[in-house]
Amino acid sequence: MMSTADCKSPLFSASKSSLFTNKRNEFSSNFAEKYKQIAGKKSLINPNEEQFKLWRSRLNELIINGGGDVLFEVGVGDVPGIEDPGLQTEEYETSIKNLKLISSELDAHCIELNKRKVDEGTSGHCLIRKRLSEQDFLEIRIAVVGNVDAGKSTLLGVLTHGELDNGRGQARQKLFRHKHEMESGRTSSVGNDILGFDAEGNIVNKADHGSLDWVKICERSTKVITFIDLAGHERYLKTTVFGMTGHAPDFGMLMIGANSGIVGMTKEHLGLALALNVPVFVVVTKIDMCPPNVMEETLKLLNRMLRSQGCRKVPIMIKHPDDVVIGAKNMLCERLCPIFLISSVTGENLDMLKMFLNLLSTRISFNNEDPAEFQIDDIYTVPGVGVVVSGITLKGVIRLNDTLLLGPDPVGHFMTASIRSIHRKRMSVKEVRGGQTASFALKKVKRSQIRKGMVMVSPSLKPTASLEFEADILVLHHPTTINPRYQAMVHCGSIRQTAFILKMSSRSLRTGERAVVHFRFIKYPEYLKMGQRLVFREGRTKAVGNVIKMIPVNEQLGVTIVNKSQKAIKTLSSRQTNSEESTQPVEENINSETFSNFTCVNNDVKRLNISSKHKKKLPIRTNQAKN
Ligand SMILES: Nc1nc2c(ncn2[C@@H]2O[C@H](COP(=O)(O)OP(=O)(O)OP(=O)(O)O)[C@@H](O)[C@H]2O)c(=O)[nH]1
Ligand SMILES: [Mg+2]
Repeated sequence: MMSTADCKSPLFSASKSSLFTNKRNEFSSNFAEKYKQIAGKKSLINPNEEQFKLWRSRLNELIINGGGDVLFEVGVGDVPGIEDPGLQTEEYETSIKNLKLISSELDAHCIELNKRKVDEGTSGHCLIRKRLSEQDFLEIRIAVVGNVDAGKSTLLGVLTHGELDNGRGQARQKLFRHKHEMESGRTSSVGNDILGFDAEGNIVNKADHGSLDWVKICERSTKVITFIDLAGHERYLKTTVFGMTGHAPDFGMLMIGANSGIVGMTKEHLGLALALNVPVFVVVTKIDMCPPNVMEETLKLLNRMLRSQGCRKVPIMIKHPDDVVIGAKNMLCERLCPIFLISSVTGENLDMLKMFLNLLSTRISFNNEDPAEFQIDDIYTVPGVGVVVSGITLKGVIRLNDTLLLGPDPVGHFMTASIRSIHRKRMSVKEVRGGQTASFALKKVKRSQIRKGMVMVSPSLKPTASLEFEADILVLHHPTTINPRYQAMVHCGSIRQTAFILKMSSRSLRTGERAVVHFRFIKYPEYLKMGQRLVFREGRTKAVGNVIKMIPVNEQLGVTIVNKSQKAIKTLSSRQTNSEESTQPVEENINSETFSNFTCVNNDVKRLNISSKHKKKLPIRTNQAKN
């Protein structure tokens, strides 16, 4: 059980500054100027022509900024403190009617969610959702974390397949990707499951003989929730961290078994989500088998943990559909933390969780005009198709037959790659936009040329690769001190590679301390971006930070890189350098630790070569690409 001291753990003291822009905030600051005429709570009752036009433009903006849908409150007005909320019943009904009319003009669907009595009458919420073509849908990614056996896979099985669990692991069976997972019941990889909602908010998932047809779900859906099912066991922490960093979740769903409480990796996973600025909501499950006194204790500790110094969340217990609306509306502010109490066996309160999932909207804003950027998180070989890469479109639009730069390779170069076909959630599409996951079949690219962590970007970006970089680091936890030469795993987007510290702005780093740290990857240069969030970890040691300087390989003098394919050492030369170490001659530059690292690379290469020989004998992995 957790103590108060644990709550103050620096694990939770991550910076809250979001890397993502929340366009809704931008909107509210511009609102006063542009939409003065429709700011009052009564402006929807009988709008004149000009007001009607303003309403249309305003709603359109809200829908675009919300990524396709928006939660709208009727009867409150937009200038806080000036008017008391509430309209007379007739005024309220007329406002709703007009809102529906404006929505339909924008080709959007408007559903009334709730109505409540306030001092001055009635106010209520509506969900306005853009109708999209059969090929298009909104996408929200939710990372599901929590301790081993908390009930994560079970809940996802219940939500996506529509059948309750038997309490002995029945519902989770459909989700496992590997035979050993089915046998042990333990998730070890990054699982993907989808839950589709139509424009009216109904779930469209229908299991056919126990399996889901993703294409049908996507065709019927206006919004698709992708659950990233992660492993709770400490042994798979590296994979879980990859799921959180590489799959760019919009939200984190922290699951807690009511009977076991806040144990094991619960705090670790919550700390990770906070460190990555991912807004979290909590689902306490197994309430069917939990005695009231244990339940009370679990909730007491949960509240204490969420309110603690490092976490600084405002927990809200979801007991009524009105709470769901408030919870969903405020999720984007990162402070509020809704708590659901559910059972996957009896189905208690699952309706409220489903309603909440339907109301969540993306927190990341994208601009289609940006040059395309795609990060690779998995690679497949599909018979008859060839090499397929899956991942997330971070920016811009990627279309069929586009030619992008794929890299970096072991020497930091990028090669051209053309898009032969595109799949979104196994559905063939012609283009994908920023924020959407996708799989691309590539022309004339070999499997051996690609690795996880690579990117495909528009040639206009002139991408460079960095073997060394600087980051502003905060140590969340370390038993002693971190000094130069310390090495650990860097997780940054879908990059997952060991790096060691060359130098830092302070002599050493302890738990809770900050410094500018100069890192060097031990194997390959990577494609990094300014401000990118990273996690630096080894066992329970954890640090988080942002990339503040990249040192492209072609700017480095005398940096040695092992070329995997040639097993040879290649020296890159250049005129410029930014680091003390890299100005030294090559031999001096490689200290014993570096040398052992590079030896390790060679061993890896040998191992890789051996395994690739073996691979030919093994059956090709033909499971469908997850997107
Ligand atoms: N009674 C009851 N049992 C549940 C409930 N939810 C899950 N279980 C059981 O709890 C056990 C563990 O569930 P899992 O879904 O495998 O847990 P997990 O969090 O995915 O575990 P890892 O993948 O190993 O991290 C299974 O036997 C489920 O049947 C619930 O609401 N009530
Ligand atoms: Mg699981």
